[in-house]
Amino acid sequence: MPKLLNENETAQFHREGYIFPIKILDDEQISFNRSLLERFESAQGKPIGGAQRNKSHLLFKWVDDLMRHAMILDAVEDLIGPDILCWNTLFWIKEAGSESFVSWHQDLRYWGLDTDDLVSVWLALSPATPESGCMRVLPGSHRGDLLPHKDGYELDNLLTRGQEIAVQVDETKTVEMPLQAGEISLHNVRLAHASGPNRSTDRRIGLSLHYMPTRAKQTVGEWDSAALVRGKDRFGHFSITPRPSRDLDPVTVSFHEKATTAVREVLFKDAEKVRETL
Ligand SMILES: O=C(O)CCC(=O)C(=O)O
Repeated sequence: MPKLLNENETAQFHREGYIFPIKILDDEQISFNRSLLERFESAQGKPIGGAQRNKSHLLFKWVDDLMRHAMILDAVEDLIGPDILCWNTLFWIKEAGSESFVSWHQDLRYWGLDTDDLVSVWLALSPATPESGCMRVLPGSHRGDLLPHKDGYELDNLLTRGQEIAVQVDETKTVEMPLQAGEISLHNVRLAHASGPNRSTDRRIGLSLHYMPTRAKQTVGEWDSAALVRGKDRFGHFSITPRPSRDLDPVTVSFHEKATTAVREVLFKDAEKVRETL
């Protein structure tokens, strides 16, 4: 018995590699979460960046709570089953009027994970529209071999290595995934996706959450971590991340450093350059 998705949605996810939009947060919850992010940014005097963008559930209790949101997990369970790890929680912020973009890429090419059942949930904490640079996807591209990629290292590219699919993506076949604040999209981690600059007057704030079955393994890094968000872990392939008792809990902040260092080593494996700013 499905928990949240109907038959058409599940079939579309498997056939096309994505579904959207699903409303998760109401207006009060959106402004609550956004204000916690922006209060932290005001206190540190700059936008969240660098390692803070990754595994942010170890820094902020409110991100840990979002990662365990029952509706999100119900949708994910309908796609990959009841025993679920969250590998990463990652902020994607494009400031108002900024040139920040994301080149066409397939995440599985870089993450060292051995599963095709990895689901990326992208939660909008502000409107993600064509104007503000919402995600675009190439339907069906999650099937077949991973495409070759090259590294571009452009400064405005939000991707670690500025990685980009090295063959021409037929733009006429791509689909935009606009979201209102509080909505999510879900895509398969093999799906080719990208996004353009933010021409709007508001920040485009997205939080992506990467869910996988507990049987998944890290094949590049020697050590890696993930949060057990639902069900049982009968495999023990990942160190289970501790839960913060409050924002910037010293125990989880210290774990965050180890966990994000391990992720960086995987993401930059065999890279020509390592960027310090991401
Ligand atoms: O936020 C974006 O525009 C791109 C996000 C992305 O690449 C991802 O969630 O995998």
